[in-house]
Amino acid sequence: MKKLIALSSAAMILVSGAVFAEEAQSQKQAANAADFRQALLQVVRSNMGDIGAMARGKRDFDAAIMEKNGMRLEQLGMMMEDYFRLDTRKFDLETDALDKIWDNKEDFNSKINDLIVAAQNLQAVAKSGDQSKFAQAIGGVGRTCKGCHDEYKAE
Ligand code: ASC
Repeated sequence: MKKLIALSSAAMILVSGAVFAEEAQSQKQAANAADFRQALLQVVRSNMGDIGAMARGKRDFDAAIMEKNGMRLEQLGMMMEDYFRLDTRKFDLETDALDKIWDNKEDFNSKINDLIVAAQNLQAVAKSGDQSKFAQAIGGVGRTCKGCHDEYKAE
């Protein structure tokens, strides 16, 4: 019985290892993955635009938009770990994603989690209606974008 447990846990470690370190198998698969990553991040960018303008005083605060975009950013954040799972380093791609994303997966994923938490906070602050906290809550999301870009995006 002990042997069986040892064997099955070894198999589980192997399986989870394969899930966490999945390497792209072809140029086409890698290029698709990069396209999908970029599409996801463009939708993130489109949801940052309006609320970023609010935080910079370029448009009036709108708590409903902050809450809606906060919800979207949370959901987009929850997709990121999957979208960056495939290791595409071996292939020549048009990408700003630095190789160290796949060397530092734990840190990369913790930065993704920072975005999710900041997006949840943005929704809570928007719901509270306390305008004195709006700019800071939006800025908190923006800092998670920058925090990850500084480390893992080219330029
Ligand atoms: C944006 C955007 C980013 C982040 C970053 C925050 O709106 O497109 O990449 O915010 O500029 O520092």
